[in-house]
Amino acid sequence: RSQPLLYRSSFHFQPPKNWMNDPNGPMYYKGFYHIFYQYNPGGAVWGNLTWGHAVSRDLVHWRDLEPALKPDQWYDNGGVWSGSVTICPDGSPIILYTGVADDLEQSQNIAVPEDLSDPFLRRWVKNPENPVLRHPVGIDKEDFRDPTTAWQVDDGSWRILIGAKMERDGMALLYKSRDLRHWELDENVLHTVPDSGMWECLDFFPIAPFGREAFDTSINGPNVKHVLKVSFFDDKHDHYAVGTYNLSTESFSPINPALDIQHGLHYDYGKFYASKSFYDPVKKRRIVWGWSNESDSEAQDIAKGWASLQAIPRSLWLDTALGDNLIQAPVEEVDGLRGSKVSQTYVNMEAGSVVKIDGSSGGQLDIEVTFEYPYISKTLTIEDNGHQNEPFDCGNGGSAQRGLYGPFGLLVLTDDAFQEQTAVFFYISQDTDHHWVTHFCSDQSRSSLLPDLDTTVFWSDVRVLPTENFLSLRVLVDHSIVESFVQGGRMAITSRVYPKEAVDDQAHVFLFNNGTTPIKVRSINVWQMQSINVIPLV
Ligand code: DQQ
Repeated sequence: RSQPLLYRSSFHFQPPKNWMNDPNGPMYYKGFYHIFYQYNPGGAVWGNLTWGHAVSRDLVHWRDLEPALKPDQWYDNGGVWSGSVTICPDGSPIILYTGVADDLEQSQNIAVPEDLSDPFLRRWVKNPENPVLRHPVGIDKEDFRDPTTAWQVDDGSWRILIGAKMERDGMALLYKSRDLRHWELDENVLHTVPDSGMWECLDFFPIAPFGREAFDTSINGPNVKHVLKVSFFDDKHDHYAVGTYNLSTESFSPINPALDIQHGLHYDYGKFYASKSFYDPVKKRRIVWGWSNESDSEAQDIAKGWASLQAIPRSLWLDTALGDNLIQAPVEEVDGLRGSKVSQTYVNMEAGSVVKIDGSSGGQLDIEVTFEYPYISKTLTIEDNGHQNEPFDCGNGGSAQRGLYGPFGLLVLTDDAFQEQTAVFFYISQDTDHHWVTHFCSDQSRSSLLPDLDTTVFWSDVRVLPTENFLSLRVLVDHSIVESFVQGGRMAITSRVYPKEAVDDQAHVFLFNNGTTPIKVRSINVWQMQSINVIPLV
């Protein structure tokens, strides 16, 4: 692989070249999964936004098509921005998207397929009545965007949400319609949070109280829960809350007020933004796509000729044990890319040890590892923790810290001399209230010898139940992307890295324990992953 190709992914979706950002309007139609995406046909930087389009039979192998929507009308000359697809009761899809006019006004617009018999849906026609929605009084013309998939309520009318802000208050504006074409602002906002800044790319969908089976977007009822997801412009994270949608008050209330949208939970604590989900009627599951942008510089992107990946699509379901948390897992089709495998069981990791996993070299891997949760003596004092009452901060030293219980985990994309290493690991520490808290971190600080990279350490808490005497981790490695799914998918961190030495057969996997307590590894499996080759337009 030559330098410009070194960081291209091998089993993630990316167009053949140029800039990509948000996933738009994912759906299933007549045998094909469709993904649209914010795309710049003119280069590897954000601009000229157009809806790129690709189709797949299995969510893994993709055929890239011609752009579905281009900026060619007065109301979208400044860009065809993000939006969603709704499948109408007759089975036909309708796109609702944000157009940006030359004067930067954001409005909502409709497009429908030209030929419903084409399963690729290659051509889309913009509604002559566009724009169908202009910004309401009190909302700035530049703060009104990203319509959700519509859902239908009991009386047959439809709802959508649009992200907005008023002053500094982010909000989910609620609109109603009888025909999906004429929309009226409801007097209630579905949800709002003071001082949270602009809310982008909202997503709102029902979720089953038990099990993995998902619901179509219009399902509601006494046992149904709802997930509200908001992409916070201010912190570039996808926040979510599990709650209930009350149709009579047209409002969303989180099940756990301590985990409302502005507080705790993110889909991902790394690089994963502007996500969008859809209901897959074939396998009755909800799948979410998210944009993983680059951590290199704009100049490097221009030299590469491309920027951004779509993270691996994830199945979503409720973490029943917690009730207020989601589980996310790579769609099962990804397992079909697994090739040769190496495994080890019962590895004892002495304090300060590093163990190479032989036969695990390469830049495209799927790794599963399970650790015994270390036995923690409750009589320890806070000083034993090594942090002398300081709250834990994974950014302060990353994997080079030394505590009682951690850091321990994996080094991936690591050369034999450890010049380059990406560490994904656990660290159990006592907080200032003397509670033991498990953390998971992804440390990019030593991932590359190259300059001009954003190597921020990503981390957060992991919720571990008292009955769980293990810690589990699944990591997908694909040249420049490392996606970690922790504790069965209860939390996730995606990072972007650009090793220059630790590539291909010089890239290895190691287990490490830099803590002062020995750690037991129950098992580790490492699969080589096959490449997919996105088929370009013919
Ligand atoms: N990206 C789109 C907007 C959206 C933002 C423009 C989120 O519609 O709010 O490219 O990344």
